[in-house]
Amino acid sequence: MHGAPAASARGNLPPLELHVPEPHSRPGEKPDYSWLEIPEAGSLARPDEACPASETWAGTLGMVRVLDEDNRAVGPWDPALDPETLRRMLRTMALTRAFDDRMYRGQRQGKTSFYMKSTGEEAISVAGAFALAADDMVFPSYRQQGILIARGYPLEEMINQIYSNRGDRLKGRQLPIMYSARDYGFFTISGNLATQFPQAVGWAMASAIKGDTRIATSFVGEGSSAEGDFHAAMTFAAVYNAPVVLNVVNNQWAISSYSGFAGAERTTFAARAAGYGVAGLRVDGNDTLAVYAAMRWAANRARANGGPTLIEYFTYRAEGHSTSDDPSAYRSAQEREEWPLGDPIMRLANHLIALGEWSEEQQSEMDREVAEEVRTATKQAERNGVLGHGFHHPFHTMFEDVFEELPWNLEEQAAQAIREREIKWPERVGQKHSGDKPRTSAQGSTESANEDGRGEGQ
Ligand SMILES: Cc1ncc(C[n+]2csc(CCOP(=O)(O)OP(=O)(O)O)c2C)c(N)n1
Ligand SMILES: [Mg+2]
Repeated sequence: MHGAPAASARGNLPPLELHVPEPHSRPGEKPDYSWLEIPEAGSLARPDEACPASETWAGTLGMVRVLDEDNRAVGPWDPALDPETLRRMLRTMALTRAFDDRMYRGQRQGKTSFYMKSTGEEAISVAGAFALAADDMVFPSYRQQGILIARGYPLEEMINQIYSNRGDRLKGRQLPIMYSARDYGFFTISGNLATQFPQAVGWAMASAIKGDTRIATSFVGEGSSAEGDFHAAMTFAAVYNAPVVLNVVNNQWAISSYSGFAGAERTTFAARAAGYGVAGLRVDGNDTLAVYAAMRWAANRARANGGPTLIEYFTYRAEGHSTSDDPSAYRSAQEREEWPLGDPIMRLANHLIALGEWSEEQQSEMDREVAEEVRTATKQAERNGVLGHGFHHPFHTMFEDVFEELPWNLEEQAAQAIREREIKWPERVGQKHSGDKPRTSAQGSTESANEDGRGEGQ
């Protein structure tokens, strides 16, 4: 018989140990960024878009960076965009931030139950959207609101969804911010992390099977890259050379759990590309030009049947995970201020100023304008109600639209739920519910709508 030697035969070997990752700093401590190596802007070579995947692998330990210390665009990755495009990107990023700020306040005022900001990560979604074709299919996570905004989706529709009001196209069935916009190539956001990765690969494979020219792209957080779905997606993408760009947004944190728990201490997220045999890029996620250049490189490659690319965007989640989170409980408050890659909006603005194409006055004016744009959209959406005003979709719609014909068990559940509501709120029985029609700008103010609209209630 053979097998493992008896314990006694192993002599005095040290006991086995596990390593449990610890973040670089905790609340009250001074952040330590000594571990972070930031390559010079312009120092990384730009391989040909049609190169063998293996030619990209050395770069996955480096970083695509274009904007240098003096706010100039340097090196082979400079996408050489015209100032007008740069200003449009800047404005879209500022609009995204203004939208986040207002919706965050709305949550604190009780107008919605939940919100998630993308502060500090605006370049990734906005420059990414600018680099894609308008009809490329996006499978986002919950932090790519910038893509919807860049694609011109109406802010008012986004707010209707966030308020779960009667204008909400999703009829209040999704958690606030989990948008779905088929006509904007924006796949339904799912709360189940990383499911969008294999879905994007499947969509991309279908696009190729149909002989289409559209590619797919998907985004996950670095924490979510520890999910099995990430690896299934990578395998399928590699095996079938699917026309897809797979993005990992490495913002250092997954709620309170730091990136080390997803493997960041061992190698970069981009370096995983080599293990699957696909192209990989690692990008300064706070450098709008670098993000644009990398996404364009990968999109061109995919569209030319060059296959998938895994892109890691190195960035920092400047705010809490969501309105349900308090980051001061688990990370140093100074981390944000001292983050060495700066703020994406300021970096692009400073670049435009350095080019002589922008000024601080124009920046302030733009900030005022985007805040006003968000304010107007918010007021419009509020005519359709906010959380708790009762202007939501009729209760019974909860059971509709999944099956062509409601199965008997759901029919029973619906009847029971409606009966329970009648017992709980007898005064509302027979009242006209408020969810019939969204209000248009021509109809009354929020105040008058509140009075006559209260029907099914909460
Ligand atoms: C399968 C699954 N596991 C856990 C959660 C709970 N959860 C929601 S967000 C989140 C953190 C995700 O972090 P990351 O992927 O880094 O994305 P980020 O929030 O930083 O953008 C967790 C654990 C979930 N929604 N789904
Ligand atoms: Mg994260």
